[in-house]
Amino acid sequence: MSEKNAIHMKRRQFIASSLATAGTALLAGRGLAAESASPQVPGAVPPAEVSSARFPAGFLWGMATAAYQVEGAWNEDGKGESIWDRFSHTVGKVKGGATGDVACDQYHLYPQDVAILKRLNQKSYRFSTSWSRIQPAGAGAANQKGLDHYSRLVDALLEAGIRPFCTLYHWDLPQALEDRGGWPNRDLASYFADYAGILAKALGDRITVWAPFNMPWTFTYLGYGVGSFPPGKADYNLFLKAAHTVNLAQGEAFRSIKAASSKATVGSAYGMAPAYPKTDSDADRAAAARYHAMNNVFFLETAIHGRYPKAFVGEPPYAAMGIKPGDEQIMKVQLDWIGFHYYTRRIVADAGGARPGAQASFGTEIEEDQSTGRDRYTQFRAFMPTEGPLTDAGLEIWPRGIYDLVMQITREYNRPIIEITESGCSYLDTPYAKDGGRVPDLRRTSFFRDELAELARAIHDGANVRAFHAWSLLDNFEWADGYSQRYGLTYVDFRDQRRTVKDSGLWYGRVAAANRLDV
Ligand code: IFM
Repeated sequence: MSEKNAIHMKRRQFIASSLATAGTALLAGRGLAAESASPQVPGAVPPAEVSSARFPAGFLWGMATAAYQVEGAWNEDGKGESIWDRFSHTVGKVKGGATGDVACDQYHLYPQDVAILKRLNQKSYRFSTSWSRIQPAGAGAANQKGLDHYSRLVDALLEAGIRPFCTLYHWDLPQALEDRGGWPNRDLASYFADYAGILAKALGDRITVWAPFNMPWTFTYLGYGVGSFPPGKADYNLFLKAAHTVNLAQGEAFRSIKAASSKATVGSAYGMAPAYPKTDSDADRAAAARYHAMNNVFFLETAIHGRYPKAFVGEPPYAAMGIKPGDEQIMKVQLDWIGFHYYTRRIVADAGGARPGAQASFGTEIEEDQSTGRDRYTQFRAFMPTEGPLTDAGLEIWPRGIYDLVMQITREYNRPIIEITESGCSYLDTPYAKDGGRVPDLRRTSFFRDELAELARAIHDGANVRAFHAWSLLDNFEWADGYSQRYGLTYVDFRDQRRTVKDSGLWYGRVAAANRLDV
């Protein structure tokens, strides 16, 4: 980094950190004075809160993965090509030219992975199924070999006393369906419902917990709105259409899962970040509410109430989204529980008051238009502050965020059953030969310890949280970042597929056994 860049970065961090402090206090309804008692590391949880944290008996400790990120076997046993196969096989799309062709080879090594889960006292494993393994071209007859693989995985989990939690779509659309227009094509809703029905019929005697989509805002926005994910399109109207099809698909899949399996419960796995207004102004508060509507509950409000939340300034672009009369009834379903992830927080400002050039892009927030912020419909600017420490992936650690988010969803949706479907951090620690080959990843343990203390506080304050899934069981293929980030509680040596449970994984295993954090 050049000196000029370093100074710029320092200034940016200082500004971000001042804003973040103000924003947190505002969302929490407290004055800034209350923040001054916070410990040395900004955002860190006081040790007394950690040691007194308790989780309810029967709390479901779990870990998560996704098909494309861990399975490998990209063209085995009749599997068709997915958009991530196509994307990663295209030069220049993924860091280091990495692909998920082999990944962690979980397709073959799943018994080892189930054994790790069991050894770490896990009670829930959230995995996803690959649509193109089940229907190679996204429609038509099921590929029995694909079904057999997941059937064996589910049996192994049940045998180990672990609840199988199945996500049906973690971003790997069959390429053949993308060739028919992808998610902006409304027909995908019924194709998806067929796929969901096939799986629920085949495995619904053993799987009781289903989430149709992982992070629907992320794959529709990054895939069709800005193009950093496959299929690499950058057209806001395509994003709007894709998002609406996914909302229809969620409703249709819900019904076909329920029709195929009487034991099924259906929820979600949304990506969420608590949104704190940049200032106390009405405009910034309204902008933070729009962020929440667009990024957090755009696919939840539709399920629960059959209508879109107020994400837009002015007239909502319903015509551009392709909404038809009667769609409300298709979207509306009574989710049995609400699942969402927490990684980091956002500070949000109204774009109207922004000075040109005042704000850069952070993470997934791509706001190129200086006059409207992210886009002309939502007109906000969202950024990730850097007051707390950053992970190796550059995400701010802010344990308090999970408390605020869980309490917000608890208030807004009448104390639903909540599952935390993902949370985690990337650190690049490796096995250390002088230490017997252990992976001493203290920063990850500290990340989970503080965040879980805040989650325990939310439960204590009335939230009905029944599960927490750490991302991830394994180091794996981190999408466009390839293998350059490591989120696993288990280290994977990608040269020989050797797995080594990291110190954080061993700690998490003790937490799961004890239901407390001071272990
Ligand atoms: O690896 C991803 C996962 O696929 C979705 N949630 C965030 C994780 C870390 O970036």
